[in-house]
Amino acid sequence: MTHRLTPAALIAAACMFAVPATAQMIAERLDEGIVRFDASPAAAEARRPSFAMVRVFEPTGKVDPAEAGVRPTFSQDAETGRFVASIAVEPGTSLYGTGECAGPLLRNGQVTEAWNYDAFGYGLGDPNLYTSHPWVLAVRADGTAFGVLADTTERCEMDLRGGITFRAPNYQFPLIVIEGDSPQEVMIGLGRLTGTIEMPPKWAVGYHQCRYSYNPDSRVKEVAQEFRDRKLPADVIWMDIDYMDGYRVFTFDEEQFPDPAGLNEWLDERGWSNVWMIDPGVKKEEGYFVYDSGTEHDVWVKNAKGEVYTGEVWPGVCVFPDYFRSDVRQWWAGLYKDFMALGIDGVWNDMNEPAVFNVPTKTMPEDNRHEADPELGGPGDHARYHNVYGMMMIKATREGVMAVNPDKRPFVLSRANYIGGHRYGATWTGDNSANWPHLEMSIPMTLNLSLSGQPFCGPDIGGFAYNGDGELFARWMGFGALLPFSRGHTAKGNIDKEPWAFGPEVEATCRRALERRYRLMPYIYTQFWVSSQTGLPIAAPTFFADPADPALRSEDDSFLLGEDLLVVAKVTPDADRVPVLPKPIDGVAWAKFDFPSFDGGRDSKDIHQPDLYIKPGSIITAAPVTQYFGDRPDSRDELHLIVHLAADGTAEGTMYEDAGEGWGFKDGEYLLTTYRAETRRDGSVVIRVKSAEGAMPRYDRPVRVRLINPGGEEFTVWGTDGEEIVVLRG
Ligand code: MIG
Repeated sequence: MTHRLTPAALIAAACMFAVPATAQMIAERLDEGIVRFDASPAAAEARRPSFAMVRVFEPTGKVDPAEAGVRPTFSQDAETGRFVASIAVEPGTSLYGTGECAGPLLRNGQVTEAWNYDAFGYGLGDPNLYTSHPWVLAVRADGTAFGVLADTTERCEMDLRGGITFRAPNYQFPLIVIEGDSPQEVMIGLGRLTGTIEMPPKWAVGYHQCRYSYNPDSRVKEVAQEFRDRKLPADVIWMDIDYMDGYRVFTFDEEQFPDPAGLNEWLDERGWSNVWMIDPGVKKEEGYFVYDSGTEHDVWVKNAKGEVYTGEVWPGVCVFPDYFRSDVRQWWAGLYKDFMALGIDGVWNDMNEPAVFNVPTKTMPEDNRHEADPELGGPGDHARYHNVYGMMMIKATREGVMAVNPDKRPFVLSRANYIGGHRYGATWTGDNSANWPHLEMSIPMTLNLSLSGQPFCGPDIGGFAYNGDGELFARWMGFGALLPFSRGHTAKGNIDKEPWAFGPEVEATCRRALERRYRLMPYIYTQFWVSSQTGLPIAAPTFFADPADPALRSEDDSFLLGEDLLVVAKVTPDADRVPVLPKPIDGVAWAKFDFPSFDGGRDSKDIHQPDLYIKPGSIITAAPVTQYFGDRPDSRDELHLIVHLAADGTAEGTMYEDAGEGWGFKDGEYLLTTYRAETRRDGSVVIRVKSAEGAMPRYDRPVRVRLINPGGEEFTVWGTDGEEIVVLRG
């Protein structure tokens, strides 16, 4: 099955598949609402292990394909030999997902390709970027939904020009269908199938500041100190490749970074966490410890002739670990021992498509060999394993990081990934550009990645390539500060792009934006927890509020954080687009709210801030502004409840709290509180704890209730957490 077919065989195969495919098709239930289709008994027999799935699913029963609500047809393309699986869709069906794609939220009519690619300078409509998610989410006119996964790691085309068609070579792949009454249910199904994110350390939910590169170490300190002096909330500062000695991974430039442990300690004392980059390409150089030890363990990827493959990347001629072997992953993980011991908090794995310079394909030859372990599918060529190279790298990285710091939650960011790879790391949308189309695209890109099972993601805020101007930067930071992964970054040679680099007005906008993220931290952190429990996205498209409303299906200037908070960004220079909002619920509209600005007045007066709306019937938790995780006063000292009553006078909201670090929460060290507001006969509103779960004690803290009164003044009242709080209105 793994060989490319000769033209004669292709024609024979095409004829063979002219037989009605359902006759041979096998359908098995893997889990509630999840069915796997194989083209034939032979295909089922030759099925490869799945990289997407979180575990091996033993089928719980057979399904009659003819009875299945959604079923594919399998065929083979006579011209190319590619295997084809198609699903027809009813008119009015909206298609999403297909992973990381440069373009609008709605994917109908688009052709995307799953083939990890170093896409520097990418633009609208480029077929393939850095990650692969051969997955489509389909939402029918009535709001019911299904998702389809082409369970192949081969280069896979996703053609949405008429229904859903996957085409991929070399392997008769199965198709997995997840059905649900809503898109949310499908995402929960995808979470069961592919796993969910692990809770990140809370610092990683803060704002990240990056550039290519902050060097030498004095510059890192300078930037970090500026943030603190200017009271710009931020948690993480990043060390891009220039900290290394000649781009040799796991080394440090002696002049520019003579004392990484000291630097990390200095940062730590000021409330900063740090992330350092590691690439897969290892400089081929005798005497360099990583190369020598890798050679000794025979870890490198080989070419078709069985020789060690070399390709050029940053350090010059490089060799590449074969992460498909468990012993190689162990070796790689072991390299993190001394590295992490320097006080390193998080790891950034870049260039892991893998990117290779000076070759037209920008990656390894497809006939390179990987000596994959049997449980991963056994030895195979690079064509087969290309899309999962980065995923296996970050799996190994994560294991290495966890072995050194078993009591800490790992944070790994990866540029390449594959569906299911959210189990090992977060991803960002790679080398975007500092212009308005890229600013605009960054929301739907984040959303489609999220709808493809990668909830911890976001763009380079401000744009990576080119400079852009202050207005663009301010606008981008306005909503970027509310995306799940929130990081400013820019390329080498560009102007400074820290929040203060464009003058006091832009800095003020950035401060307001970052203050919003930190005020909303109790709510945002809760959404990470919800995602880790269910597989639901952290940032979801606005249509999740009402999947049957056709008007919301292509709304991609806005996004939901969780279920209750809608963020409506202004993505054109003139901020002149009229957003479509979810319809009122029983006559009650989603209500606009804002926060105080640090310099007086309200932060919504700042044109660059997105509009915030709260759903009728919900309670959003917030807190005082903090400068970083661990700074006081924070939600431990003071809690804010933003309440918007439904038509029946009630509202509810749930908050998850834990230590923000470590694994105590797995042993019950957390507090999950549901607050409920009810309106009494006299019109007063009483707010109390409806239910609480977990062994973490409730903080003794004041609670400030903000009862949003659409179109009027809001009512504010103070109380104590855990006790009844009454708001007297009028
Ligand atoms: O080829 O490490 O996407 O974020 O700053 C450039 C330098 C290599 C690409 C990443 C970018 C990073 C840069 N890297």
